[in-house]
Amino acid sequence: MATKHQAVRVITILSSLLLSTSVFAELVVEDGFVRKPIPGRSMSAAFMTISNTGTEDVVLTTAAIDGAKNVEIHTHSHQDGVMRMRQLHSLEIKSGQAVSLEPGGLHLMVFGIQALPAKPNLTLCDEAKRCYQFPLAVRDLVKR
Ligand SMILES: [Cu+2]
Repeated sequence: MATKHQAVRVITILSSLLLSTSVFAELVVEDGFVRKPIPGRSMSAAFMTISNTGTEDVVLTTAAIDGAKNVEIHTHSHQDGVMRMRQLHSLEIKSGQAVSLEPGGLHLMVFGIQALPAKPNLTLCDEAKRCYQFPLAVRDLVKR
């Protein structure tokens, strides 16, 4: 009786592992990096391409990066010839599509950086509170 019970538990654990694997496979982050802040500053930005390889649209609502206090999703918009940053509270990535976060456009604004690990983890969470983790590279502000 006890062994039968254990077998059922193992199957349950296995199937939940399989489920979480398929959820994690929905988003792919490529060329992801966070810029080192200017010396003496604690604010910076992160850029990447996020692809949705799943069959469901994903609406990202929050982001976090290891070594930083707070991360916001930002976009740029031109207003009367001036570039302004605006916080987005959701970023939709439709099934089969990719969204680029790049200088001058969409970006992750990174606040309260103390010390960045060599490969800080980026955590993106959607409106259903499913979270996806990706390692980021760290790049110097000025490329030579
Ligand atoms: Cu910004």
